Amino acid sequence: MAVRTIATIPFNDQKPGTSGLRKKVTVFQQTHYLENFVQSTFDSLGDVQGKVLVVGGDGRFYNEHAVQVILNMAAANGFSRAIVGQNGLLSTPAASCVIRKYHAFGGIILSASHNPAGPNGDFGIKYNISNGGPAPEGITEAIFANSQTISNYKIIDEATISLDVIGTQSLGGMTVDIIDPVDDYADLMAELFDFDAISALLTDESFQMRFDAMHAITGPYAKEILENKLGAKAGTVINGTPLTDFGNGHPDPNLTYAKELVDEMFSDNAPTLGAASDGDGDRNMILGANFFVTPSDSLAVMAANAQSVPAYKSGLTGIARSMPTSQAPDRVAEKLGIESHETPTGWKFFGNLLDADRATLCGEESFGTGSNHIREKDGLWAVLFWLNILAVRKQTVSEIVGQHWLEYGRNYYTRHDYESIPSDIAKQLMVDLEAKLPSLIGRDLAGKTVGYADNFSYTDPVDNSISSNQGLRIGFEDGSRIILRLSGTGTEGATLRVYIESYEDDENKLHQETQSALQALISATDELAGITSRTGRTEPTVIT
Ligand code: G16
Repeated sequence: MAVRTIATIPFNDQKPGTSGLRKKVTVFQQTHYLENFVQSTFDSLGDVQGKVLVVGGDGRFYNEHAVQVILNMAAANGFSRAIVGQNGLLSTPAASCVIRKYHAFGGIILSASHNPAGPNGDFGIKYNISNGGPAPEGITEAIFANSQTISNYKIIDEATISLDVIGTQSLGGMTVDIIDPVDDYADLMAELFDFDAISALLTDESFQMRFDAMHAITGPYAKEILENKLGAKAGTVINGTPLTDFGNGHPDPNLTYAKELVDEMFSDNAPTLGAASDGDGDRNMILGANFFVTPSDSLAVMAANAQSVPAYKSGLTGIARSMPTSQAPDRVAEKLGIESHETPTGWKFFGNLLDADRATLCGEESFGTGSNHIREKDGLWAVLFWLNILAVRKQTVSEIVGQHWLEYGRNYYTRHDYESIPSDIAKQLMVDLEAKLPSLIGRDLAGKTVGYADNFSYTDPVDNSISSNQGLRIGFEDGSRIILRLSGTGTEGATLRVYIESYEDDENKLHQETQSALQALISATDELAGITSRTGRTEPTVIT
């Protein structure tokens, strides 16, 4: 099959964000748009002759078309083998697992995560390196630089792979292996967790669980692992059939968008455990009956109970969290006498720490938790981790978290998102607030004294690379924090994220309502940054 070289011109908007390139489907449908980005990616990788590439995505609209284009380009660029999930499907954690297991050179994952899908929704693409993790900034910057000078791309004469047929096919000299998207991942989960104990819990009459796959990629994974392998009651997994438009939903597992699950978990007769995952399966939300576990607390509780889980029984080397994540996990690390790390937002920043064995568990406030088993956050893994803890401790979710707070104190925490605000207003708000930061140090705000105020910059302790401008932080002497940053994953205008945290260790004050407990800091933030006055928004789009 002939390799064709197609002339093209650059698009100026192909800069990867927090997690790859995310745009409206209609943007990706522009002639040459996808091809330009894929060629720019391949060109940033050096010699790919004879290398193995993993390809798969979350099944959203445009997924299959993109898989076919990528395969035709991979063949033209000299990859010798592609490993592809059946029907072009691979959850993000499964893709990471497959890259590692088959020692692939890297992988292309097609997803816009939790963003809505369909012809008018979002699409996304990102490259993961051989450790299974998102490409570090050095590569994403090279991809963008290539995209700004690209003049042609390589593709073989149009050929179509039968994505639904498991087995080996050939494409212009490249071998294409279509694999079951669930098998390798399910095998890995069985190695990590005590499946016998979890199965005993799930089949116990008194235990009820609900897992909301939100019509996205985790449906087949959850059905296979929870219902088929572990014996959870039929109906445990809801919205379990992946749809190309995610059923017109917003598969973001949080209190706003996972409404069906949240309503059930906060009803009379709520199940014992509720969980949800997102579009591409890397996020998770954990709920007990009438109880929400913040992602930051979830990481802290998992770390404190890691000895319950076979894979982590021998101990953790460290815990890493993104900067806006609450400091609750740090307290566990301190008690365990292990390292704790604070990284910028973005899973790619955990890769070096995991590879160097300086962190075993990682987590982010944005409903992401993971470990050294792969190099992506992993939604279903987190749910299995909680199931394993519940099976060992034989307590409810709220009892476990309540005891955790008694032992470590509670980091009250909330995130307020203001979505789709005009970019110029959002940027100016950040510029003006940053200018004010030096004058805040030593001042009183909301009855607390500001200890530091800066724009977070991270020096990677493994390779010493520096990442600046990672969010504005106002830290108080009592450990409270206010953080503001602009999302790097939205596709419409700007999303302003405000993160607020305060610490409480008075055992009589551990069970307050979160927004009330943080009200003084919330009001002070609005006043300081002028959120309402500048955006006209009187309340956030999403509160978690
Ligand atoms: C991605 C990244 C995460 C990050 C999240 C939110 O998650 O992998 O590390 O925390 O975006 O980023 P932002 O606050 O910039 O929108 P996902 O699940 O969208 O791939």
